[in-house]
Parts: sequence; C-alpha cells; structure tokens
Amino acid sequence: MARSGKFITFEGGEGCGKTTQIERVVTRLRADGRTVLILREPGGTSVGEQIRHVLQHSQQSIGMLPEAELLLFCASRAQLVREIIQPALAEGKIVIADRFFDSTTVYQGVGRKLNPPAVQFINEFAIGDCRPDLTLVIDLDPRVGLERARGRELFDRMENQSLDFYDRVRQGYLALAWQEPARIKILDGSQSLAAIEQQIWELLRHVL
Ligand code: Z5A
Repeated sequence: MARSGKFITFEGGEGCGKTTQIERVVTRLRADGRTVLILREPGGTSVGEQIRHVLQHSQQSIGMLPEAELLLFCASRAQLVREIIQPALAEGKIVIADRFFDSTTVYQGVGRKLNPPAVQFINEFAIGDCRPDLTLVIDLDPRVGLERARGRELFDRMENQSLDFYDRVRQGYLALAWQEPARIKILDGSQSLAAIEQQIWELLRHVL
C-alpha cells in the first residue's frame, strides 16, 4: 500500500517513560495541526485487545509457553498493521505506536531466548513491509523503571520477570540500535521529562 504518512514507534523497558512522552509529543503535534493516530501494543484492534487480555491480564495464562507468547504478539500485530496502520499511513497520518516489532525481537528473542532467526522470520511475516520510519528507545536502568511502574493494581503476567530478564531486554535494545543507527535512536530515560521531550521533538522534526 502506498504511504504518505509517517510511522514512529516508541520502545524501551518497563516504566521507561514511553507513554508519558507519547502524550507530550502528540499534544505538540496536534497543536501544530498534524493528524496523529496513537496505538498501543499488544492491542489496538478488537482482535488485538482480546489477545492483549490473554497475554497480559488473564490469570489462566500463567503457564503460557514462550513460543505461544511470540505467536500471539505477532498475531495481534499482523491484524493491527493491515486493519489500522497501513490505511492510516496511506491517508497521510502520523502513526505513533507504543511498542512494535522491536519489542518482539528483544522481549521474546533476547529476554525469552527464543531462536533469533525464528523470531525474525515470524516478526517479518507479521508486519510485511510496514517498517517504522523512526524508532525512539528510551533507555533506563530496569531497577529505576520497575520502581516507577510499581503499585499498579491490574495483574500483568508480562511484568513478573526477573531482573536478569529486564537487563537482557535493555542490552537487546542497545544492540538493535547499534545494528540500525539510522532508524533507531536511543534517549537517556534518566533525564527530566522536559529534556527527553525536547530531544524527541528534535528527532521527530527531522523525520517529519
Ligand atoms: N511485550 C512483549 O514481550 N513483546 C511484544 O512484542 C510487545 C510487548 C509488543 C507491555 O506492557 C508488555 O508486553 C511489556 C513488554 C511486553 N512487558 N513487560 N514487562 P504495557 O504496554 O502494559 O507496559 P509497558 O509498555 O512496559 O509500559 P509501562 O510500564 O506502562 O511504561 P512506560 O509507558 O514506558 O512508562 P510511563 O507510564 O510513561 O511512566 C511510568 C512512570 O514513570 C509514570 O509514573 C511517569 O510519570 C514516570 N516517569 C516517566 N518518565 C519519567 C522521567 N523522565 N523521570 C521521572 N519519572 C518519569
């Protein structure tokens, strides 16, 4: 599908500040007269929200195997890409996603240690040619991020991992950025909200 819009993704570990920065940047973009669509992963479609519940909030999913987890994240994304993202990009919208396929590469590939070529193949199959124009990774020590994210009441299966898992996730993002420096930009998540927002704005203006 021809695309005149821009596709921006936000990535990072738990509590790194993605959601907060997306809200700030979208406010600025809309004030600038831009049409922006915000999406979150997993979810964003009717099918995807059901998969989100199975993946994250259902107590019955405790025994889910990493292979099943990988396929469910990619199933949610395959639906989101074709039902929402590609049509929006074809209409010229700016699409901002809170997580996309890099989360799968890092959480399932590096965190869960699934076979990297298998993860890459399934990941690519799910997205087709719908790759982000810019990916912003907010890098933060997981000890700080987990502390920020503490106190949420809703059960989340994905948030019950070891510190070692989150350390691998962090290293996984840094390695990805090293492999794809033109698309993936790392921001230091330990800075103030305003400082990170300003750096994101500069990077976005460059792409838009
Ligand atoms: N997952 C996966 O395994 N594979 C996949 O393919 C995909 C996802 C797509 C999604 O959970 C889980 O699924 C996630 C990865 C996995 N699992 N884990 N673990 P989610 O979407 O529900 O949660 P999340 O993506 O990890 O986001 P989050 O925890 O909500 O964090 P955040 O959005 O990055 O942070 P925030 O809500 O903006 O900020 C957290 C708090 O910190 C908040 O109180 C802020 O006010 C505060 N904050 C933010 N920035 C700052 C700064 N700079 N200074 C001080 N305080 C700050």
